[in-house]
Amino acid sequence: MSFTIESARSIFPNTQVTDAVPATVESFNQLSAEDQLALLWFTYTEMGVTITPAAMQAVNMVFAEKKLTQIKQMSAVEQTQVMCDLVNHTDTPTCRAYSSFGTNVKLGFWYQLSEWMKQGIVAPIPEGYTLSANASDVLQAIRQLEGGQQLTVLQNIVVNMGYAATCGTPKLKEPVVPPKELAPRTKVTIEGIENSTVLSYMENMNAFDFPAAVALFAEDGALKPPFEEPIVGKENILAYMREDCYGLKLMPERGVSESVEGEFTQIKVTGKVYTPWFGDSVGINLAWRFLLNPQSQIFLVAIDVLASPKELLNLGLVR
Ligand code: 45D
Repeated sequence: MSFTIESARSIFPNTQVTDAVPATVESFNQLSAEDQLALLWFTYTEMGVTITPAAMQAVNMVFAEKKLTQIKQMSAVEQTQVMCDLVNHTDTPTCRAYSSFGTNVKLGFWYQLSEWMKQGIVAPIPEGYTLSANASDVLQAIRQLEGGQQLTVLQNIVVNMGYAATCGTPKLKEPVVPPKELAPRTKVTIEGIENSTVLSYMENMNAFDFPAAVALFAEDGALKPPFEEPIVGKENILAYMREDCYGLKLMPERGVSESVEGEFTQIKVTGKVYTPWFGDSVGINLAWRFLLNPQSQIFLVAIDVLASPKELLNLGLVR
């Protein structure tokens, strides 16, 4: 028997992935647009951690700038309308443009708006806005999540705003930008793991050397980000990494490796990832589940947000 991407997804089936994140996002989506915006604003401002402004330098905001300038010049009522349209997934030019942005551009877009809201340039959430009872419940649920899961909820919600026709808005190709500087290389050690493909993956990702990271994949290999479908093929993986992975800090801690059928190897690693948006203040607890082919190339790496910190220690193989 040989693996398919689909069958590879179920290696290490006892990994406890968070369901609090999709559940929270789901109940959030039931709220009115006004409630959604206000609740997000409260979450964002009371989270106790702030965005590192330097993170914006890693984001190519070229495409979003035109829309941002337009919004800046609108009346307060129009600005509020644009923000409501974004959460309502309305079919407008701005919502379509927004949907074509990559994750970090979307986050950067809202970061810019949040700064302008603080400065009084963009319409703020009305002072004394009272959340509906349902929205208060969702806010309470978000407060109870651990920090990394709160960030993941915010990121998920921001990524899904805007209007995408059912067949999906094609992603804009990033304009050619000079390659970003490589970070200094650091050696990674993972308790229990000697495998050089896995170690190189972590080292190259941390150095932002994405071509080298992609070279570790099989031709038809895939990368599955949390809450997304697998990205298949080297070219697609490289485009994804250039857009979404710059500035990430991977801190794998421990792992387990074993041979499986057809001379494949499965390796599970747990640890943390730090996003450039919040620097070292919030770590997200993760598992990387690798399936390596007989040539030791990555056939699939699936990345998942763990249900709780105690999952960092769960490497057990249950079959
Ligand atoms: O007015 O090995 C609101 C991969 C609305 C790659 C707003 C990975 C109201 C391979 C929106 C609130 C990437 C998969 C304003 C590893 C309002 C790999 C503004 C994993 C103004 C490890 C809100 C990486 C704002 C992971 C500005 C899991 C919100 C990375 C900003 C996870 C929110 C990164 C931000 C996460 C959230 C980043 C900046 C979860 C960032 C979250």
